[in-house]
Amino acid sequence: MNNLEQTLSIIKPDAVERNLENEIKEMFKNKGFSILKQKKIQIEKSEAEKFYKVHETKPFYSDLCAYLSSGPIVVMVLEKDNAVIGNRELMGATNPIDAKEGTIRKKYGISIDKNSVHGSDSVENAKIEIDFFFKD
Ligand code: IDP
Ligand code: MG
Repeated sequence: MNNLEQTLSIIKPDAVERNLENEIKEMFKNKGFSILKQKKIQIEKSEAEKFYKVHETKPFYSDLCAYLSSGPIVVMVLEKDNAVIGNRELMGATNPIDAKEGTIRKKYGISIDKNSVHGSDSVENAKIEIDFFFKD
């Protein structure tokens, strides 16, 4: 059954800095994702704090927000059937050490914090995150 979804993907500063933008986009396209919208931006720490608000009680919250705002990122709206779970599968586990062969984080992730990509974790959060970056 068709279940076309959109999800938010971010190529994080560690990957943009290493010029992996095009290689990572190729991995999405090879898996059948369409990139509907994209922009390269740098955000303020205060914006990262809003974006990652669900993690505000975690010990790594401040470092995480400092990191996401430390350099240019590429934010994208990806679309395909079951895009949310499909993107999570293609990204791989949060810690690159645990990520499976063939995933973005296995291939490019450096560490649990510099893990190269973000992806929405539910259809509901995908809508919120897409609005966060692309609401006109
Ligand atoms: P996810 O990115 O796979 O969805 P989340 O648990 O939502 O993982 O965490 C958001 C981000 O916070 C992760 O991508 C990672 O960069 C960072 N992070 C998660 N857990 C840790 C940790 O234990 N130490 C440092 N950073 C972490
Ligand atoms: Mg998450």
